[in-house]
Amino acid sequence: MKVLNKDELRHSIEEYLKILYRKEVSEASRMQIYQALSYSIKDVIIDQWMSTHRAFEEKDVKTVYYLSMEFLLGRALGNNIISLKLDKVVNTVLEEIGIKLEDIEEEEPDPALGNGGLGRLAACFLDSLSTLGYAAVGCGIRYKYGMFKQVIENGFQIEVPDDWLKNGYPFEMKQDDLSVIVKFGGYVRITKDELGREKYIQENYSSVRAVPYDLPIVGYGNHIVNTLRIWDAEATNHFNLDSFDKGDYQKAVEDQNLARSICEVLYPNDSHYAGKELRLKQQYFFVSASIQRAVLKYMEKHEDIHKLPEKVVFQMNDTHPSVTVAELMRILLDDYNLSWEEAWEITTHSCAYTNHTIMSEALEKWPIDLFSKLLPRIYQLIEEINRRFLMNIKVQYNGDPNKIEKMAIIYNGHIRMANLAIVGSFSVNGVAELHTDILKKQQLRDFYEMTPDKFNNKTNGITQRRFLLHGNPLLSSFVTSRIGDKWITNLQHMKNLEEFAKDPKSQREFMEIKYQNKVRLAEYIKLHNGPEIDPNSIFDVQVKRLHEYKRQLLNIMHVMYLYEELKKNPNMDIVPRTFIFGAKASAGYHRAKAIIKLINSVGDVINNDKSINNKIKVVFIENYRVSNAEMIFAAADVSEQISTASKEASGTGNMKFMLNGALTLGTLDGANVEIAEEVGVENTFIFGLTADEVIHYELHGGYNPREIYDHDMGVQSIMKHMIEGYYDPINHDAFQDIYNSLLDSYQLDRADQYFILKDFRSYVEAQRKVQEAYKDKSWWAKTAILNVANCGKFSSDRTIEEYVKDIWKLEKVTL
Ligand code: 26W
Repeated sequence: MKVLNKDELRHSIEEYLKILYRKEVSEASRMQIYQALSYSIKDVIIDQWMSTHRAFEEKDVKTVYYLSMEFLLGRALGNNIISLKLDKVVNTVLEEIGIKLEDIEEEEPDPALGNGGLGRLAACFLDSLSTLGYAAVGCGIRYKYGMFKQVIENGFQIEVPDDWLKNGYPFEMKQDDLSVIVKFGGYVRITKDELGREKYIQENYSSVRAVPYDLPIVGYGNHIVNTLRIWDAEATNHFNLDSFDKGDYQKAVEDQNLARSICEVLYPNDSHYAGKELRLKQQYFFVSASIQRAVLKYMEKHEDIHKLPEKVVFQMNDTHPSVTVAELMRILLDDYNLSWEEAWEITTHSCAYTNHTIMSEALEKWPIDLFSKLLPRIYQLIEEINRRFLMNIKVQYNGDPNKIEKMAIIYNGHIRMANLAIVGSFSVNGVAELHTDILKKQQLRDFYEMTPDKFNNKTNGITQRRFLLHGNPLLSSFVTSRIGDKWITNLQHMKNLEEFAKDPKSQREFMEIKYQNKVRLAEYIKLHNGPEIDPNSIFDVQVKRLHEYKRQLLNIMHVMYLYEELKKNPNMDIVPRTFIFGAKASAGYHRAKAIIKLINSVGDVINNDKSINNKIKVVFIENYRVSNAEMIFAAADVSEQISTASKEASGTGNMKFMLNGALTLGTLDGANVEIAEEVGVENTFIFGLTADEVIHYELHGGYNPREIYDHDMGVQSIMKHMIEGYYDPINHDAFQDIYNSLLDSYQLDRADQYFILKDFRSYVEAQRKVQEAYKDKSWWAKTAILNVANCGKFSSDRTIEEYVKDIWKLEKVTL
């Protein structure tokens, strides 16, 4: 196996610079050194990758296929270097060359093949699977354009395409020989085979060739490398005069266009189902390719297709890949000639489904006509799955129309993908305890009553390798100097840090590290069009996708409130604070974009008001993404997790903040509940309605925000200022809709449906407590250290071990 020493690495970099660019080290640009270094690192990975696969095959271990439309990887180079434990060697060589690794890392495009939580979770899971030694294949799409780059112009978000592949991506490997054909459209002809059995043949279809690109997922220090396989589409038959002659000209052009369009761009929406045909094409494309490959691979080494579930499990990341159920049925029925019962037995023992949201507007449902035209054979199969399922309901519930209304897969002209996923899976899980409880009691209640054993919880987690070891080197060394380095692969070891929480020297050192990380972030902000900020102020941070339920609006309204109090009373006792935001809004989500504009407008006024003496500042960090997130978590004092209780399935940013010693200011929502449990509620700042209270209001038509508006002069004043141009004399029209949403009901949306005014005072009070607490530096340092010490549960390693034990049943491999 290849291991690099200093001289070999230097030599390798020189060789690659020569081969790729005809340059010597002294003439090479940073970009070129990044490429040469990455190829050198990839060479080390390849050997481990091959030996991992050999070991998996020899041991014939079971494999999890993690099917996800999104993998939000973040940069690979730095992480791979750490996982291979090559950091010392690399740093020495780069020092000789006279360049810093951080600067080289900056050259890597951030592969942003995902939106937010769901995509980043998939990336953390792959990291943990490799580090723990389990056989896994991530299956996704090689989008040509990932998540858009956000530019802020005049306070407004502008979306710029993210051309991440333009310089080539050194870590990917095209695997032409593993490509498969995926068929769309046409019709199904029914005939009989020689044994008189019915055969279903798709005819007159369009097709594309799915070509896999493999990315290595390197385990930490264990020589295990798993694969993330992302599929690209190519035209099947390069169109030529031949097809023109045959009259297939039109079809050939169509096939080409189909191939060109499928993988073009990631849908930058993670809250609202839009029903776009192209998205369904993307879904079927990557699912069909992945399942076909998985079955072929299984059959290479096994004879009996019936035993597929012993060696293969398909985990569906939300409903986006839920056509998996029907595609596997298609392969088993049409290609392997199994009976329905045999095929269903295999399918329902291989598929499992994770739910990531209770927001009803995110539930995917496809109109029958659109679906059946695009996927005629798959539609037939879903109809049959539905027919048989409804028969079961009729038997079990005496044909109760209520049950059918709630549980049917096909209903009201639509195919409900969550219902398909649940019916076709042996496991259905939520992503935090509270979320799973709500699924059982509300959203999926009927399914839970019918098949309670399917349901289970898997509280999310995050990888400490990226979000502490790589993102926060100072705190990593601090931790390791005190408790050793076992936390890197077993985060429960952090508990040993508890004994240092009260130690004054550790407290001072911790606060000094936090300060250094705040300086680093302040420099980044200055460099990226932001204002000057004071690293001695409290860094109060909310970074996540922009959505009304996440309530960035509540945060900025508190800032407005604080500012107005300060204007009224310039001698007010206040600890200097920097309110930091980072968030992308879906391109078509107008209210979310207006909230971004509001944050920036409020920031402009406050940051330029000399009279308040820099006591508060507001920063909107442009283009929030994985690479700058690592730096932001490291610098945070306060972690804003303020979603309307019951709406945030889990949250994972909350865990990244905790790992970096920020204190949680949050509602009892998602995994916040478990964070408070682990660290002790007295070491968090919890406020607001509980999930039960929110659900109760919702079931009884909401509440009346006008009452609050009429009686709370603080609220009334900021809301008036919002629309009267106080924060933006030119563009305040944009804020009228926000104002209206808080006070008026519109169509199906209740007034203030996210309970912002209802929770406002409770939030103000919690914020006041934050400031009081920060005055006691020793308490703060102790509590921050306690947060780090008690984050063990929130490692994705723990999450993956639970998936393995309860759902996937994989064997651990050591090399
Ligand atoms: C159809 C459009 C669409 C696209 C993506 C709807 C919904 C999604 C995702 C399910 C949204 C998402 O990312 N959910 C987040 O998943 C995280 C990982 O489990 C959780 O931590 C977050 O709470 C949840 O919002």
